[in-house]
Amino acid sequence: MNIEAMKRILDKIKEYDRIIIFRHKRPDGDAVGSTKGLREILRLTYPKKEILLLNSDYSDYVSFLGDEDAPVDDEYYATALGIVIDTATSDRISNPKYALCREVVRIDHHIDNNPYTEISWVEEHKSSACEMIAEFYYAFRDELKINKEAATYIYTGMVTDSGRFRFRSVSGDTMR
Ligand SMILES: [Mn+2]
Repeated sequence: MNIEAMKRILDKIKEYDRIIIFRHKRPDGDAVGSTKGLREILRLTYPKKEILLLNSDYSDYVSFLGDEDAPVDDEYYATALGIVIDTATSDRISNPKYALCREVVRIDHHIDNNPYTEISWVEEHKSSACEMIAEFYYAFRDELKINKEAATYIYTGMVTDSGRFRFRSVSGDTMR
């Protein structure tokens, strides 16, 4: 748990009316689950903010999790906060237009060799980015809202990235 980094990211989320969420190319259950899970939590909590998930590719085998958002004009990015999840290096980001965002923050469980954002919350021992989104929700559960849809997205990534809770990175916290 890195409550300071989490708080900085929550403060940035509060500061912006427009938030765009990104993930890595050729997404897996964790990339799609964490980004859609966070989008749902933020839409429920802040109905007046615009929260979009804008990526350039998709993977058929995670299509059961539903569609992402339709492309927008480039100007749209300029006033947005970008949140990149589950992506270790900037060249792995699915949508290169992330760079047009006014500010970009990163949430990830991959080793931070080459930080590409000023604000980041990286915990490489976590079994999934979805576990981090769940932890983010729990840390601020007095302010944030969640529903079954968001929980289902988050659970999908926790199951798939942890090899059904078998990998070493799984802890008691993962289960809780
Ligand atoms: Mn992952």
